Amino acid sequence: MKTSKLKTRREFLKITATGTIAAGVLPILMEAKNGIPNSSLSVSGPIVISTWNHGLPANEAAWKILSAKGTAIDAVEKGVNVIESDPENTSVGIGGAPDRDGRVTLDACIMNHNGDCGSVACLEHIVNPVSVARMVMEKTPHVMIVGDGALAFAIDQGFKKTDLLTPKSKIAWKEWLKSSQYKPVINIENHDTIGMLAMDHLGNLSGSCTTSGLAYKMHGRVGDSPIIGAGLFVDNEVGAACATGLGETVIRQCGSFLVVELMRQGISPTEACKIAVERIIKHEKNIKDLQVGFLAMNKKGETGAYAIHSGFNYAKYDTNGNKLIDSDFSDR
Ligand code: SD4
Repeated sequence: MKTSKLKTRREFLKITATGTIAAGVLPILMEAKNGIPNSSLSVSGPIVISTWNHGLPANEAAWKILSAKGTAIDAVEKGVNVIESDPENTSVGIGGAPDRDGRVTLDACIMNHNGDCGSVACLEHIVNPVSVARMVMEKTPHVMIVGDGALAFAIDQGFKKTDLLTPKSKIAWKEWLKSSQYKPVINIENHDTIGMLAMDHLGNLSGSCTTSGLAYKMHGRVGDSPIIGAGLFVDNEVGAACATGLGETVIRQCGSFLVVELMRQGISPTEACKIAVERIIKHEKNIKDLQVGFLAMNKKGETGAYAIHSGFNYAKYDTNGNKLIDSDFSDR
């Protein structure tokens, strides 16, 4: 299995090196509809992409691993760990906004090139839920562990119990309590769930997704981010996709799975993300205040994104460096 994949990759590089594209030298930028370079074909080996501005520092950590010939699975774990561990980030890991009861409950998942996956949901007191998800994948016969069970498992694996409610997010929550109005506003602050997709030097794909979910959600609410097929999906023969935005709408369409299945039919990453977004638009009644964005990478290293509204962006790190790219959007 591994040999044939390596052979395919070598053949691919050989073709591109002797064809019009020199491997490792010339990425082709394709102009998106709105004039923003959104999708690119890179034939230069490792690539990592991740959602929102915080994708830039996350990619830096992932790239250190990828450029040293490390694995995609290590890259996507260590990359998003940086954001989980940042107390200033109010949508992921420590410092994440709490639920309406003041409890910070985290969702995360991870998936490798073999199709193995692990997930935790409604996990409290652990700074790096994606690393617990990886332990679920590697050390248990299960895919998903939630709530107290996930916390007990994490502690058993040596994770430290930490208070995740920072003074800053406590003040914001107390302020919210004055009106207790539940109005999810996604995308406005431009930092949200982080989803990361990576291809390593062997051409293997992996992905991760981690979030504190919707601010002031009902206690126990779980979004799309820890659900394999919704917030993240990886098929090493085809590509990988992840989602950000209002999770309920993504779950209803099996969003990331849908994007990967569309790419399986030969549809480009951007177009696949667009079709998935249109499925959501068609189904949801009120899309004015609702944002969803998908991010995808195919097996050729082509990447793309699409969102309902403007404002979604992602960071891409390849041999050309680490850049923020604005997603295409529908804005209907
Ligand atoms: C959720 N999808 O819990 C997450 C939130 C998010 O960008 O992605 N925000 O529904």
